[in-house]
Amino acid sequence: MIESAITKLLGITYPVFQGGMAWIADGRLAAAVSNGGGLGIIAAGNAPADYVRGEIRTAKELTDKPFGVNIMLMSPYADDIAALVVEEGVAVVTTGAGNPSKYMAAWKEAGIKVIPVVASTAMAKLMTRLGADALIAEGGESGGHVGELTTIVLVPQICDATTLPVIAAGGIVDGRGVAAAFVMGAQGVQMGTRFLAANECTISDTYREKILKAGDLCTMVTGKRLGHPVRSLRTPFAREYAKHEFGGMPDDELEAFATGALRKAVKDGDAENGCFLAGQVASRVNKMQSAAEIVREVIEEAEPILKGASAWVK
Ligand code: TUI
Repeated sequence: MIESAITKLLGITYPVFQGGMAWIADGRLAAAVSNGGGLGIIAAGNAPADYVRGEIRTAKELTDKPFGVNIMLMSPYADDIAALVVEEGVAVVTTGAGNPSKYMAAWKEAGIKVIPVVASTAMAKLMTRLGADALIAEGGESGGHVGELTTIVLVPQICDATTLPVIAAGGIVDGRGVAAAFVMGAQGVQMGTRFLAANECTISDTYREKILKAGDLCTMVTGKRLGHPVRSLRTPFAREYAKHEFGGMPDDELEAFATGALRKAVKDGDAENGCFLAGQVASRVNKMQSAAEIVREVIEEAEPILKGASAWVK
């Protein structure tokens, strides 16, 4: 058992969050993670409120445990989802890809636990001042939209910049990563890529196979030129995008080129035109398991490492 400020804050058994992966993290996956003792999180991504409401209702049917909703702040529906989580009495909100300041007062008033992803110490300080309950420090090893700093650089700095508990994310896939995160001062972890191999994760077979087969140099970052760097598997789509990005394709054409690519990966399994978001740890995701097994396994691996860490000190 690893108890921390995060397990106490949220009333969960294990300090393990499942990342809010757009198009992927639905009510079924979130409920499975929460039933396994972690915190499952439904991704709103770019979806409209009605879709997200449906996923929240599904999760409520499948679990009595707390679960979260991740609001991707670049979404055109962010305002709607921000109101929806209050209406539906969601226990936890995490945010990503932007600054959630304008929603904080309403969420706090509704008793929602608010846990933003912060990509800098300035943002950590602002969120602390505005009443966030905890912070997620997500390093650039992660899949999807990435910040500048790596997890090992970001986590200690965020811990020093806030009085709130910090959840480390980016590059964490097993108990060694969990232990390292706690040693750096985090009180919880978030994993995304590892849950792509959860039995309850309904991605296309192509996506799952690509993750299970991925090698160590399998991901790349594209989209820096437009200000939205995104880490994905090195596929024909990603290479083609990079070619256009450096080849001078106008911004609007580049945006249009990428539109719908995530759905093509997740739903259609389109190996040519899909954008397969994944973290650098994809190479270490090698087996299918239930979400509950994943949560328990990483904690059971971390426990002896953390206990044994004192052996270094003479
Ligand atoms: O948000 C993520 N990961 C994501 S979002 C996403 S959907 C998407 N699709 C295409 C282009 C862009 C996004 C896929 N993966 N992770 C959390 C995260 N948040 N990473 C970095 C940030 C972040 C960045 C800037 C958080 C705050 C921030 O603040 C900026 C500001 O306004 O101060």
